[in-house]
Amino acid sequence: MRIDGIELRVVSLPLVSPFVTSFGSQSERIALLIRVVADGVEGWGECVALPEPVYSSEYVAGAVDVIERFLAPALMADESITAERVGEVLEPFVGHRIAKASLEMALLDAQLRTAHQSFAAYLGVTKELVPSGVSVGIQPTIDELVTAVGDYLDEGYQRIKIKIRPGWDVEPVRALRSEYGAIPLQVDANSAYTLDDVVVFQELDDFELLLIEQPLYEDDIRLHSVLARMISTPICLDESIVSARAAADAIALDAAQIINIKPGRVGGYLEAVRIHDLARSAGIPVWCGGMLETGIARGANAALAGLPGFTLPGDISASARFYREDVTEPFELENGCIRVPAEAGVARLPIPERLDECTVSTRWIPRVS
Ligand code: NPG
Repeated sequence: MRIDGIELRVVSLPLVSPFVTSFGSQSERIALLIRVVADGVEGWGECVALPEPVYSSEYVAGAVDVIERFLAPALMADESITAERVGEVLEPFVGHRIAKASLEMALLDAQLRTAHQSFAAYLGVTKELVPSGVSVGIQPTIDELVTAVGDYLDEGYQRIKIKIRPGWDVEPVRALRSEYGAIPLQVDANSAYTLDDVVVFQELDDFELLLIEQPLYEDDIRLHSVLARMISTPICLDESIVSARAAADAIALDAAQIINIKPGRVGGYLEAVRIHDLARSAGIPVWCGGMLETGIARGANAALAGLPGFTLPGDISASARFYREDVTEPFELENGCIRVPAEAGVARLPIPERLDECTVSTRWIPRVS
């Protein structure tokens, strides 16, 4: 395809309630949306970077800058770029995987729209529904957590994940087990602990959690393998798995018994598929993580989660879990599941008026020659 231009649009969507994690509190989702025009066809992508570099080193303004200065010009210089070659063309630029992923998504969207093919069909996914889990932020009190989880269970969510941090770990889990019994439950530390906290994880072993997600530093696969030998609950890596190479290392070192695949974090849906494939051949279960995606990328995650190695419910909840009003038609829960989109393309298209309402800034990067 020949790219005519790329629009970068920053939007701001208020969250239904603040989302508190070990790395901060968010009350709105500031997101970067990509609209690529290639061979006269529009394709949409979503950049899942946060406004601040608190989850990963990438952040919204940094993504805008690197796309404008380096990534967009490199893609535009290639007159026959395809989504499948985005990774290779952008390889000379180190890192910036979240920014690269958003461009790959937008090009793949344009490509599949041209081919009238759904993302599920492109992936070979035939499942129509995927099970939906919900991620519950740190609450002001344990009572509020118990109530919030009860509401999500009533809505039909098939698995509960709670955010933990030092001081908010064993007691919240104990309260949920005592109130709701053997529900599918897991915890996410977002790297908030060190190996000195091993006793916390040993205490958590009593509660039959599905997994403990990313207890230690992002760049310490080795210490996760040490921790894995000291506890019985499976360790799931998220932040540490930045590529298929990192996944292969984590598996080889027995640092991850389960992997959370986030397409944005690993550089795109195509790398996500590669991680799925290698994890599956190693017998490591995977699930699809979430980064508070708008409706533009939410359905694409559902399609990805239809691949056979995704054997645990993902963080693919209904749009209403986070947004009163999304930029697209919302995704809804159907018996605890999210429907895999059947329409052509990767993205669900934004509603133009809604998009205008929540736009903070736009920038058009034209083709120069
Ligand atoms: O359902 O989209 C969702 C959110 C799931 O907890 C969730 N995501 O650390 O996994 C995480 C966390 C996150 C959200 C990370 C936003 C980074 C950005």
